[in-house]
Amino acid sequence: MAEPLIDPALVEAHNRQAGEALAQDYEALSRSLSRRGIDSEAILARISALEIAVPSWGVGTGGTRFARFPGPGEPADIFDKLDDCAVIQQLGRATPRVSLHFPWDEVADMAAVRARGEALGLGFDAVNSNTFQDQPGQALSYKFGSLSHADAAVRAQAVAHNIDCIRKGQALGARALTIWLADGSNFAGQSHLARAFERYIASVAEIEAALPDDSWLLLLEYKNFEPAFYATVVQDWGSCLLAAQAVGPRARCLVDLGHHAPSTNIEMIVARLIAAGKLGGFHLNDSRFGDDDLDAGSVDPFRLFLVFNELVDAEQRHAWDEAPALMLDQSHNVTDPIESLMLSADAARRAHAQALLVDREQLSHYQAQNDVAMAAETLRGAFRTDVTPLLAEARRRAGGAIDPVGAYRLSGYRKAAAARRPQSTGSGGGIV
Ligand code: LRH
Ligand code: MN
Repeated sequence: MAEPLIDPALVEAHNRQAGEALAQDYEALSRSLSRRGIDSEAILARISALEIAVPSWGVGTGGTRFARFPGPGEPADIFDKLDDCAVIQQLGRATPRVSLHFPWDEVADMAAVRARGEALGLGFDAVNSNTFQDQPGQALSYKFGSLSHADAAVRAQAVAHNIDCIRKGQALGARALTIWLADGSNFAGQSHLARAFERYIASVAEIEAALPDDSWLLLLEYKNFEPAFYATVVQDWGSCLLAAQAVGPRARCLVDLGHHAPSTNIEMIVARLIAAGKLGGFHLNDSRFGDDDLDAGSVDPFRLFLVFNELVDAEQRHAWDEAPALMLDQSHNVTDPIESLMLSADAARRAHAQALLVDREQLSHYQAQNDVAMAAETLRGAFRTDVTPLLAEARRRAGGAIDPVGAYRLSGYRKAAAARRPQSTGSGGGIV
């Protein structure tokens, strides 16, 4: 039994207060769904099974290159971060695993991290390497790249770091390594575009060869720009797909929603990566301009819905051997990270629930008839459905809070954390 950090009696009292209203709302939604031939209990079972990993780096206040304004009770180390992730899971019941980032979460005794996670009822999802910053005492700099660097010694250093991350992941019971590569150039001519990509693929192949067994995956994350502002070695889904195909079956593509030019049709990319058998996972967030790392569903919830629509459709077509991993990857600069992560996990489940309401038989019929209006309306109708009672009922039945943010604020957890944790100082730059 996981150690609850929020008093369970408080959650029960909170749920008792909100329980009657929820029961009425759930009943009403169930009736309207059954008029559409949809069994709300079946939908509830599906959304209750949808699990989203939380990023360890997301529970600290984020910042931009201009400044970071830390909030009260910032987590000081991985153990504080696990506590905060446990609160998100206790109240939201959608995020049973944490994704760690090395060396940000580096400690000597990884077994102690695993044990603490298990005591809190948390598992560990994909681990993340970091060759986009130089660490104190690091022999060779990543200023001009890492896995694609022109110097073989720098590439070897970066490969060794990634293999070290795999070893730490094994100690945690993780089964995937995410590699996001900042490598790129700021000026035309600065690097050889083809050779840099070849070097990257050769380095990733070395890392792939170090994977412990076939249950492990490499998740290759692409990004259209930043920190490089002329060319990024893995800048788009095409480059990422070419690399994953070149490296082998255990290499898959990771779609960070914020890593595309503003008007990109991301659900189309998702459909293509599924068709190629290379969709490995997501970093969910939202954005308007660049890699804004805003809360998932907070800018364009229809776009998030359209991504989940492709996933539900693919699942129904048995289009993959393994469902893609879902993780949040956000930077919480002005909100309490715990609240943002609970609301973002809810936004992901909301998009999933709405996508499950799409009448795909009817949709295929309208598509076959080129009945454009009704085909589009079939999707929009599902998106317009307020599934809030379904999401709250799923939490209540799983022992969570009907209103996670309400229960969290009632608990005084943040105030108590601020009292026992060292006050964190603000700084310029860096997302954590
Ligand atoms: C790069 C990225 C990557 C992480 C980092 C924290 O923008 O999305 O996934 O390593 O954010
Ligand atoms: Mn990411």
